[in-house]
Amino acid sequence: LNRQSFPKGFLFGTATSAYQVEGETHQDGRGPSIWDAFVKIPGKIANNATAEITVDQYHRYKEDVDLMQNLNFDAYRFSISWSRIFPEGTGKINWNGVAYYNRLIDYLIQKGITPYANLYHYDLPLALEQKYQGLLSKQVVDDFADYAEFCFKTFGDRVKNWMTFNEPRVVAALAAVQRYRQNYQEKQKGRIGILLDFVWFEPLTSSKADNDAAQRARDFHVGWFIHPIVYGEYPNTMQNIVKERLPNFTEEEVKMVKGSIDFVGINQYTTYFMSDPKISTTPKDLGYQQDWNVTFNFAKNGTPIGPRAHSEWLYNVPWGMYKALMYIKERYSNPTMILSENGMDDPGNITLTQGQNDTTRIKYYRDYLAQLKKAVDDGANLTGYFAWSLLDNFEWLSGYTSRFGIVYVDYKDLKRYPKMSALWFKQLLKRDQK
Ligand code: GCO
Repeated sequence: LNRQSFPKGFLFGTATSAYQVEGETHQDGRGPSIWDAFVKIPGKIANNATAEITVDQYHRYKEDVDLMQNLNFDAYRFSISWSRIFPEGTGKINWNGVAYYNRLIDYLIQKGITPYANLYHYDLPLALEQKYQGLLSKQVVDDFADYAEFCFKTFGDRVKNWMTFNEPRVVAALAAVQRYRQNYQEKQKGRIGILLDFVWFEPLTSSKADNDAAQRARDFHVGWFIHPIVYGEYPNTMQNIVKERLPNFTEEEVKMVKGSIDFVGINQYTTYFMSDPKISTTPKDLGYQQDWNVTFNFAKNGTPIGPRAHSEWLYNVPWGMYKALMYIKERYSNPTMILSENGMDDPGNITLTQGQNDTTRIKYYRDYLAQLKKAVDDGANLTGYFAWSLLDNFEWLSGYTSRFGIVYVDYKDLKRYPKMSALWFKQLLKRDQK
């Protein structure tokens, strides 16, 4: 497997998100996000860690971009922190924040790395949460579209690949798409898409009941978002179960939603076996049973679905990658896709020596990329792949106890050390090999 195993022009990158890597959450004019408030609640985050510094990409972006270049990557998927640009979510602009993203984008381009910018990665401005309950309110649609439009206008001369966000507010995401299409796309010649988190759901047994359970899970998990985009309505299974609690699209919304993206970003990490709750004997409640009416299984007849990573939700199941991509290809008429996140946190990788010696991660990437290639060879319309993540970073509830990076970060002095997996990618991505 090497770069040449993939179609010409296929892009390889790494992915991060603003809150997880930037640091400098209180200075330089940035307003607080909902995560700044959340991490302060004692007991929420492992070791009560915060992201005030995390890996300090805000100051060390040059070093990080140099790393990407050195490891032969072509692209970088980062996110823009809404409250760094609009400290109150709307209105007053923080020009320091704007200058930061200009520096980052310019440096990426200078080093030959294509920027993929995501507008929202969980870090909603706290002010909007306080003002109208944030994403629960329709008011967020306009504020998000204004923020998005500001980003298109300011960075779109250099950023040609935009992602909105991976939250249930499809309409909010697509209001931003509309602005892009109307006002910027033609001029700036870019494209815009959304990000879907896609766990592959495999039926536990070949019974009809388990097959139906797996299909319900897929519909609730990704169909919820992509079905309206391709077909202008929610999947049938959802309509039947959620009934009147499912909002109806107005005719205007259907028009706006249908066909409204240039590409789909797919975050694919893992796979579970699904079964009908009435039949399964090994129930695992992940909190979805109510509507989905399914049972999650991490094992079949006592055999785990794959080797487990550090995170308890993450099993190494490469074949699920292939099935997930072929599913989107077949059910949703093969849209342009990018694999926007894939990666793992290996268990017991705390010290530098352990961290650097990440042979389990290499195996994970090698096996998943082989399945990705198989999907591409079988016609899936994929144009790029992003490893999560460039660096160890703030892993939400797990704080710094979970390390997803291909580059190790020593949190005492923030020094970066490429792991074996980084060197593996460097070799894989060499440009001159036959
Ligand atoms: C996402 C994720 C990332 C995580 C990664 C590893 O949905 O994009 O939350 O931010 O860090 O998936 O868990």
